[in-house]
Amino acid sequence: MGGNSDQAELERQFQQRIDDDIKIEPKDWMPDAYRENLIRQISQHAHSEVIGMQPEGNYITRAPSLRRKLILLSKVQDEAGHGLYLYSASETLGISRLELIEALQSGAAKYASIFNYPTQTWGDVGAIGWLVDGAAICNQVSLQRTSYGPYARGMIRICKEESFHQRQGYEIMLALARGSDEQRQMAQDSLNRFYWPALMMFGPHDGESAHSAQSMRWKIKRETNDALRQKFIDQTVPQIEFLGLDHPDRDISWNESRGHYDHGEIDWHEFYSVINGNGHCNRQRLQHHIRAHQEGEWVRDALAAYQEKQRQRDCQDPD
Ligand code: FAQ
Repeated sequence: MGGNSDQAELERQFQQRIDDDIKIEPKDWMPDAYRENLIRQISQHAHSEVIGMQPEGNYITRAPSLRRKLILLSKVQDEAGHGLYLYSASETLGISRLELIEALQSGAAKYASIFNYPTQTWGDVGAIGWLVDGAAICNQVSLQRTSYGPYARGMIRICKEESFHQRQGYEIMLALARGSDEQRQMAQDSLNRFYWPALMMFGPHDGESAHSAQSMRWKIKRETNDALRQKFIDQTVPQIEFLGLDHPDRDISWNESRGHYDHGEIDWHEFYSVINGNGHCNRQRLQHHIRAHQEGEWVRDALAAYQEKQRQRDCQDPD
């Protein structure tokens, strides 16, 4: 009985800290479900950043100029860095990197559905920077205020870098949209193919979202899936107009009384099919990750051996 009431009191105090907007730090007491939910979300976010290197990485050797190649290389490297911050944030919750990687490679953990779509043209690299990074920023700006300290601080840095990514993508689209007929067509085609999958990045509708209600109470999430998606839809309309391209959603229309754009419905069948492993590139993405991970084994072994040697030297050193 005493144990139960102690637990209830701890949970009450924990929720009070959340309600008072005091950050939760790694050594603070937290309910098991809060810890598990955070590990789930942060690690899936990390996996998305790392798997997300593959679609654009595919174009590093095919970038149309040295300048474009340098920018793309730097962007893809940034995504690797984001993955590392986020894996580190997950590890502060008591799970090892190895366990996280195993969950990704076995398919137990998800990563953002968008990265299972292929990059077919240079226009796709523009659309990914503009729309995919754009959607990621929309979400991540709100996560800068998430209740878990290491995640919130990681988000601040990540958002700065994602802003550069978004701009470089839009600039590619602008160059194509102002180019030849063929280039304009390439930009339109990329917009058409990436627009709807970008909307899917925000997850299922609020009523269908398994984790949202509890994550909002714990302030792990600060805005709901639908609210963030609407923000992204609203900001994208004038961007498409400025490019002079056609909007892929034929139902898009300004709703004066809502102060937002009304829009068409996402193909949810496609969304669930992709997150359940049946997208164009799901198998290829995981196989590539597994291969790269295996090829990197000697680097990890060498680092571990070096670390062990340093430890032994430190133990022997009388100072
Ligand atoms: N794809 O109950 P909810 C980026 C899953 S970073 C795959 O609503 P939650 C940077 C969800 O995990 C992009 N799975 O879940 C970049 C859950 O499955 P589970 C990643 C999805 O967590 C740019 C189930 O459906 N950003 O792109 C998706 O409350 C360019 C039920 O859903 C983040 O991860 C989806 N789209 O809300 C890199 C941001 N949507 O775990 C390279 C942080 C939902 O029960 C190049 N994460 N699911 O098996 C979040 O804000 C949230 O986790 C949501 C989902 C909003 C993604």
